[in-house]
Amino acid sequence: MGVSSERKTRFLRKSKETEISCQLNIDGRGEARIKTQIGFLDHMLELFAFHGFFDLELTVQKADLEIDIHHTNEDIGIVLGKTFSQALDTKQGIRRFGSGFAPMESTLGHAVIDINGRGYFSHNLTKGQDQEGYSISYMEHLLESFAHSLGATLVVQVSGQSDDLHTNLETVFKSLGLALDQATQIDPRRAATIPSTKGIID
Ligand SMILES: [Mn+2]
Repeated sequence: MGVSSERKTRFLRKSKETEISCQLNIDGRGEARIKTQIGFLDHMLELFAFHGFFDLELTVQKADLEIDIHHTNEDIGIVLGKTFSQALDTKQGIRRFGSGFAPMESTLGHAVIDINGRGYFSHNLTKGQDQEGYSISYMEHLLESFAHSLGATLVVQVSGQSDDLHTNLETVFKSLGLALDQATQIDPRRAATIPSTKGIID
């Protein structure tokens, strides 16, 4: 179908602050091996990979967690975004847009993504007590660096926000998995085409 059947890749990023390795199969079964050294984030990324049918192995080999989780959390977003971007190569054939809803009790997460080459992230999350050292602003840093590194516009809206951050963020990461699964699927009607009227997504 004009597209490499293997959409798998490896990525390694080393900085003075962190060292993070990642392996991805976009057309996987949702099998995740996540070792970020941030337990709460491991759980969220497992949900993301499982519901997105991504085989994802991400390991934080070195981190400056003695300071705080700031660098590690942000660098994980960069590595994830670059890994997906690399696996999608020219973006040929992909649906490009994706949308996912994930409810949990009275909380409803909705993620909408457009893999258009331009990084942008917004969300409306205001509720949820910090949990296990994680917070709304860490989620914001992570997904902002993810959207910029992937080259995607990502909008996340959560309605019926819970006082429990765990609940709110589960709906965010599950709906993101659903949205990204959809956006990265090959559309057979345009399998040989870059999905932009400009003929390029960069
Ligand atoms: Mn949970």
